[in-house]
Formats: sequence, structure tokens, C-alpha cells
Amino acid sequence: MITLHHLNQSRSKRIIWLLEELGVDYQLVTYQRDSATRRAPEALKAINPLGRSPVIEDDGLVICESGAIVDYLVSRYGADTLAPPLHTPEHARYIQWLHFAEGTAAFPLIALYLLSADNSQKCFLGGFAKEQMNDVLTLANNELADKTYLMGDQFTGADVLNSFVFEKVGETRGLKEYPYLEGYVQRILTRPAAQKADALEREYDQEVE
Ligand SMILES: N[C@@H](CCC(=O)N[C@@H](CS)C(=O)NCC(=O)O)C(=O)O
Repeated sequence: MITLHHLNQSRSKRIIWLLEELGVDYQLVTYQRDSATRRAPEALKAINPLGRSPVIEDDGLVICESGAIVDYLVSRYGADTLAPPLHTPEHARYIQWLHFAEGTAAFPLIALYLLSADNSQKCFLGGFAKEQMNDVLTLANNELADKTYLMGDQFTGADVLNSFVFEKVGETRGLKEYPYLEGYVQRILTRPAAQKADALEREYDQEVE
């Protein structure tokens, strides 16, 4: 059985969502952030020396990094459904979107979040991150102008992975200026597996009253 080391209010919710989409057996080991430092507890370092989530264990294999986890899980359990066929241009584009999520889209989101914790976005980094965030959202909005999902008609692991940034931006500032992206986010988040992940994330989040 797959084990997911899940930290509350984190990128890990996407992995619950993916496991639900795949319909595989899994169990959660849950951790709570320190409410002041926002860091994960020391216990998480027993499975990932960096003490970060998500982490999965499957057949004795431990894998960190949400992009790698999505790639691994889809390749092993959902290659026929949640990814375009291997060795096709579509598969190459799919891999590009997988890397985009953590390699490009997450940076401005995290920078803006950390600056907001300091109550100061009016600085070089704040302006830089806002511009990059708008670039990311514009790119995704244009891409989705004539598509149901990032890969066209097929819902894939890339949609699950990229949802982290789009969902968070939707919650904090809304996506009205990006109507195609806004419709897309509503569409993917109403999938039963996404709703289940949301419910489980809330259930295991001790910060939610
Ligand atoms: N690029 C990594 C980032 C992992 C990461 O930073 N996770 C955060 C939660 S979203 C975390 O565990 N933070 C706890 C800490 O830094 O102590 C991934 O995609 O898995």
C-alpha cells in the first residue's frame, strides 16, 4: 500500500487528489505545521531529511518532490488514463507542464505569500514576484482559451500538479482577469477526487475550527 506523508495546508493535498483519481490503496501519515513558524514538525525529517511534504513510500521506495511523485504515480498506476502516450509530442508537452508547476509557477506564489506574512510586498522582490505571477497566469489563461484541460481534452497529472498555484491565487485575489483559467479551475476542482482530497485535507488539519 502507498503511504503519503501529508502536512496540513500544503502542496500534499494534490497528491491525495491524484491517489483518489487513480483509485489505488493508500494511507495517510499526517503532520501539523507549527502555527507560528509555519514549519513542519521534526518528525517529518525521519522520512525526508529536509522535513518537507509531500513524501510517498511505495514498495520500500521513498520519493519526495511533488512533481516527481506525480510523474512516478501516473507512470506506474495511470499511464493509460492520466498521461498522453509515451514518446509522443503530447507526452513531451505534458512533461513540460509537470515541470512548470514547481519550476516556474510556484516561485512567485511562495515569494508573495512570505512577503505578505511580513506585511510588506512593496519591495524589489514584491514587484518582481507580482510581475512573474501575472506572466504565469496570463500564459495559463491563453493556453486554456481553447482547451478543457492543459493537455486539451485529456485530464492529466499536469492538471493536478498545477492546481496548487491556481487554486491559491483564486482563493487570495481571485481570477476574474483570467476568465479561461477561472473556468478551468472551477472545472477541475469540482471533480469528485478533488472534492474528496479537500475533505480529507480539512479533516486532518487541526488549524481549521
Ligand atoms: N518543491 C517541493 C516543495 C516542498 C515544500 O516546500 N513543502 C512545504 C509545504 S507546501 C513544506 O513541507 N514546508 C514545511 C517546512 O518547510 O518546514 C515539492 O514540490 O514537493
